[in-house]
Amino acid sequence: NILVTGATGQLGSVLTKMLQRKHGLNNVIASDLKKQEHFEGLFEFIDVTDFDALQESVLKNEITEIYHLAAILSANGEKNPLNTWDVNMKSLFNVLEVSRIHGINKVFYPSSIAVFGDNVKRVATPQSSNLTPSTVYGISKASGENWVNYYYTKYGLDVRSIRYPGIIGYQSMPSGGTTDYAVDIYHKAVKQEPFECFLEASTELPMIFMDDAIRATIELMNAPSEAISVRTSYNVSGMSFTPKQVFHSIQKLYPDFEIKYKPDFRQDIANSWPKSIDDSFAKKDWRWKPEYDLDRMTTIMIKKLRAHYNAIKI
Ligand code: VAH
Repeated sequence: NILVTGATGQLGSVLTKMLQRKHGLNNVIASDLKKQEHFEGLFEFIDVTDFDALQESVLKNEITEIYHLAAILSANGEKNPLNTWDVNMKSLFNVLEVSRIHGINKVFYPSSIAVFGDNVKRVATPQSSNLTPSTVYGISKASGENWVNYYYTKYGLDVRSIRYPGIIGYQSMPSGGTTDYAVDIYHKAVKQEPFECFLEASTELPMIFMDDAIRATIELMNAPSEAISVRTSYNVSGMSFTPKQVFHSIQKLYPDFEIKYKPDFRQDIANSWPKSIDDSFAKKDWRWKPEYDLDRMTTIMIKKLRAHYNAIKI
């Protein structure tokens, strides 16, 4: 059976549904600190920083694969740095130790473009750039990448990882990230409200459509182990764009849509991140290829969010 931690998060909630479709409702255990209303399937309240609680659930549910999505993200993480480190690292150590002790077949660990600092090539940032992250979240992910590589090398634990760019989807809301503006902008457009952007118009960041992010995760987890040449974390990218570019992409469908730029503390975080990512290792090792560009994503986001808000209106 499969365990998903952080299953109510932006990525975790969509990944859980995909895993349920693939493996069956009764073979996937969703877990988090709180439960989504109207959640369909098996759910358990697990604080992943509690080793015994995690171990008990893994044994009781005969878990063979773990997707460890629970973490505090970049923006929220800056509000209480040492707590962010504690939560992100303790939960990872528990997942790695429980997996090692109980012979879990495969573990997925999400990393992020937040592991890069502003001292690397920021256009087509290479897989093997040095990592000097500017946020505690990024520090915890860079350290986590080395830990998962250690557990693979020392214990043979099959842990796999992707450095996600900003993820944009219609199915869920992000929480506490620096790329969250790129989801919120679509909601404001469909609700015909003006949008206030917390990043400057020209802030280019690597992004990926949710459906591509989910497919990348599954393709990596399904790849034969011998194909995996990166046991820290793979660079993966879908596209790159600025707030101005996504605004113009939306304006094609909403000519009256308005935007205001009011950068806040998240601008400094974004300024330390890559503008675009070189994901040639993922392409080479497990044939990664994105399917969505900005305009195609915009068309789907608008269509799906219109249906969502119309449903609510009725
Ligand atoms: C964040 N959405 O903003 C996450 C992600 C690359 C961004 O790590 O923190």
